[in-house]
Amino acid sequence: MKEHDIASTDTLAVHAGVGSNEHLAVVPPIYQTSTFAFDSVEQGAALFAGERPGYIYSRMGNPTVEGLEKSVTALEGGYAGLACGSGMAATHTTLAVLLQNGDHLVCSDAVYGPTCTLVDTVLSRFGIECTMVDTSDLDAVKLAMRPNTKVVFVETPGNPTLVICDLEAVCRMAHAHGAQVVVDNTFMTPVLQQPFRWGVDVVVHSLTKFLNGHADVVGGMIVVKEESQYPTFRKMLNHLGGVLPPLESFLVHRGIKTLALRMQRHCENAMKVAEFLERHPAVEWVRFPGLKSHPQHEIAQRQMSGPGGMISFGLKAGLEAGRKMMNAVKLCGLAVSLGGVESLIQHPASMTHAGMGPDARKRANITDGLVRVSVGIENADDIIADLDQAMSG
Ligand code: LCS
Repeated sequence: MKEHDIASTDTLAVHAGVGSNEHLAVVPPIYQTSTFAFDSVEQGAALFAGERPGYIYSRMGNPTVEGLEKSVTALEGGYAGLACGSGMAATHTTLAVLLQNGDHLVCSDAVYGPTCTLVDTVLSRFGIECTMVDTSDLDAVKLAMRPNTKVVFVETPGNPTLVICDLEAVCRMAHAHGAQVVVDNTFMTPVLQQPFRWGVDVVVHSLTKFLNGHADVVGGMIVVKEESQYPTFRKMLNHLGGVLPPLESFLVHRGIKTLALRMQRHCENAMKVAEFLERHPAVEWVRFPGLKSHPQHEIAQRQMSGPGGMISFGLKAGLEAGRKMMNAVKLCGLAVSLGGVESLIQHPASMTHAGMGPDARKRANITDGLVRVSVGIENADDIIADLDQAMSG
C-alpha cells in the first residue's frame, strides 16, 4: 500500500517512511555516515547536478533522516519534510526562506519564549519587522497586517497560555493580503491537528516534544505543502546547516510509531488532571482546551481532534504558593520541555519565557502565577495524587 493511500494516522505512525532495505530488515538501519562514495567522477558529478537520485553528504541528505522526514510528512499530509537540529532551527530556517530585508511578520504573542526572542531581536537585525498579536483575536490580526506583511506565524495552542487561533479564518485573511501562514504544530502533533487542512502553507515542529515522546532527543521538522516550495527550503537548510543527525532521526522515527497511542493517553490523562484542578479549592483558574471554560473551546472542538496534554493554571494564593507547589512535587519532574511520557511541571515566567521580558509576557497574558504542566502517560490517579499532595503541603 502506498503511503498516500493510507488515511489513518494510527497506521501511518507505524508504517510511514519505513520503506524497504537491502536485507529486508523490519526496522531500517541507521546510516551513521557523514558521506557517501561515488562509483565514478561522472556519477558524482551527475549527483551534484541533480541529474540522478542518490546521496552525497549527510548535511544534504541521508536515508535514515529521509525516513523520518517521510513519516512526519505523511502524517501532516504535506509534500515534503526537512528534519532540523531543533525546533528553533526549523522556525529560523522557515523564516529565513520566507522573509527578507524590508518585510514584515505578524506573530502570535503567546509562543515559545525563544521564538518571540528570535523574531523580536534577531530578525530585526536583518531589517525584518515584527508585530506580536493575540492571534485568537482576528480583528487584532487584521489590524496588524501591513502592505509588506509576508508571513503570519501562529502557534496554536500557544505556549504556555494555550490560547487557540482559528486557522481557517486566519489563513483566509492572510492569503487575501498575499501573506503565507506558518503554524507551529508542536503542542498538537498531526495526530490531533492537521494545519494543511485549514489552508496553512508551512508547518513546523519541535520533534523534541510529543513526536519523539521520550525526552531523549532535541530536533525539529519543517513540512511544506507544495512541491514548488521544497527546493528553496532544502537549499536554505543546507546552507544554514541546522540538520538533524541520523541517530537522532532514528530515535524520533521510532518514537513516532507509538505517537497515536501516546496522544490518546496524554489527552485522557490531561482531561482528568484539568477537571481535578478546576474542582480544587486552592486553584484560581485552569486553561485546558478540553474544558468548556476555555475561551476558544468551540474552535478547539472543530479544529483539533483532542485537547492535547498541556495544562496551565494559577493558584489563588499566587506565585509564592505556585513555587511551593512546584518544589513539593514528587512524581512530576520539575523541568522545562514537554510532551514526553513523563509528567513535567515548570514556571514559564522565570524559566521558558523569562527571556521574553516582562512587557512581552504581559502582552501575551503569561502571568507570574502561571504554572504549566505537561501531563505524561502515567496512571492519571498517580499524577493527580502528586499534584494534590504538592498543593496541600
Ligand atoms: N515550538 C514550541 C511550541 C516549543 O514548545 C518549543 C520548545 C520549540 C518550538 C523549540 O523547540 P526546540 O528547539 O527546543 O526543539 N519548548 C520548550 C518548552 O516549552 N520548554 O522547554 C523547551
